[in-house]
Amino acid sequence: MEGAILMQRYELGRMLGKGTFAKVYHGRNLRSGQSVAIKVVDKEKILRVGLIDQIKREISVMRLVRHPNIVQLYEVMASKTKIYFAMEYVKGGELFKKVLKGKLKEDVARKYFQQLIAAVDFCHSRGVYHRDLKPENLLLDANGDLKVSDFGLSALWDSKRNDGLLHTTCGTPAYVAPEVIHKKGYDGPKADIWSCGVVLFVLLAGYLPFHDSNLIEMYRKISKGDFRCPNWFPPEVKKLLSRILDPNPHSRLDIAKLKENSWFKKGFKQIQAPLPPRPPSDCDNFSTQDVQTAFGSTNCESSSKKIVQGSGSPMRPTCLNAFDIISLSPGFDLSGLFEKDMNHRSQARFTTTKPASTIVSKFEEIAEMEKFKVMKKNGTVKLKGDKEGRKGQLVIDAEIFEVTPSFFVVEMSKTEGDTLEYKEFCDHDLRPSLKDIVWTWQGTEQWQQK
Ligand code: ISQ
Repeated sequence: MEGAILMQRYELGRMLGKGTFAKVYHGRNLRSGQSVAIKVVDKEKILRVGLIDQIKREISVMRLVRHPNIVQLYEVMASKTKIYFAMEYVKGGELFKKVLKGKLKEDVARKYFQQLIAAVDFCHSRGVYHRDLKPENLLLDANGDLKVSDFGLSALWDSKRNDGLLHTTCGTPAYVAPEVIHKKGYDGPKADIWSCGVVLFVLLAGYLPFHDSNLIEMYRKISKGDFRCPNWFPPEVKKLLSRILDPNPHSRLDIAKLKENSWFKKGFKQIQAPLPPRPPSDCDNFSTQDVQTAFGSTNCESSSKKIVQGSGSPMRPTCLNAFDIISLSPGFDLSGLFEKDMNHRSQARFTTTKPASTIVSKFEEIAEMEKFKVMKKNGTVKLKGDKEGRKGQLVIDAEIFEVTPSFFVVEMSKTEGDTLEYKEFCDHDLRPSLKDIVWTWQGTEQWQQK
């Protein structure tokens, strides 16, 4: 692989890590020279184990998630047999390599734990759960800040590696909550906080809280929450860990309560590190032909539920990146959701954590204020202007997609009327009025740049 050129965009370098489904390489963006990490996943293997739906959903969320303590997913590309994830490159290596050299000082361990919780909390608020927090997912950047990798892509990994004292997850559930081991229906947030508790213990102790050479005995210890803190642990930490490593998920501490804990709070800043850089937007050297060649068929169903079923328009992206490619791939479809060329199609898109009913009410409120009629014609929320514009009345369609139960994407496009009037309406009326519910907004800035 070393020296190989990927999609005329990245040069592949040395291998950074390896799992059953995926390998991660260092990569260099040929245009910008920026370092990236490229995860290469075998498409066949994913199809075989039936992970597609979960991965499609997770990718769609990860594309939109930006947090200083989460490895950013820049783009996804695909060939006939492989999927390539271009991600933020994190230079400092695995956090646990540091622990292998010796346990960490209390303040240092607290800082990493706070950054881990900040990342986990952020994703939970968007309905994304890691489910597989473990040493190899915790990286350190050049400034010594923690970055969680594979948030939302955890299904791609398994833990078949055994290269050191703390990588004893090889076939063992060292970081996994008891209810996950017992395959009971489990609560994502509570399972993740258990794993964070195990991480905190390891950072401070230099060894695992639940460990036994006999796997059955290890399961028993986890199920009973049977662990002992070394006597050098500060009493507040001992108390905190007993509340996190509680085998009963119902009584286990949740993140809201953890954030009130005085040991945890010391020096805690919500945003602890600068946001990762945005990837260069240079996706214009892809063509529809590349995608057709890679995948052949374009016929498939979207994994994201369209809340308000509309007639929609066939997707024909002109600027293709992985999401388009996946959209056009038989097994990996996100059609209608991402990466349409919003300049040419007069589209804008926003994400929100508010439910569909709130989104619709908001449109109704705006319509009343701005003298638009609201119609739910053909299952699409339509806003029709009262005034005659340069090219007749303005008609805007809004389609709402549920990506996860608490994460929605709303796509708006002009179906009738003058484009300039539409863009002005979007910028001056729609966007400011939606600001209470919008989490991220895409579209109108690009119009301004043109
Ligand atoms: C980013 N940088 C270095 C290594 C990585 C391993 C897995 C995922 C992302 C990464």
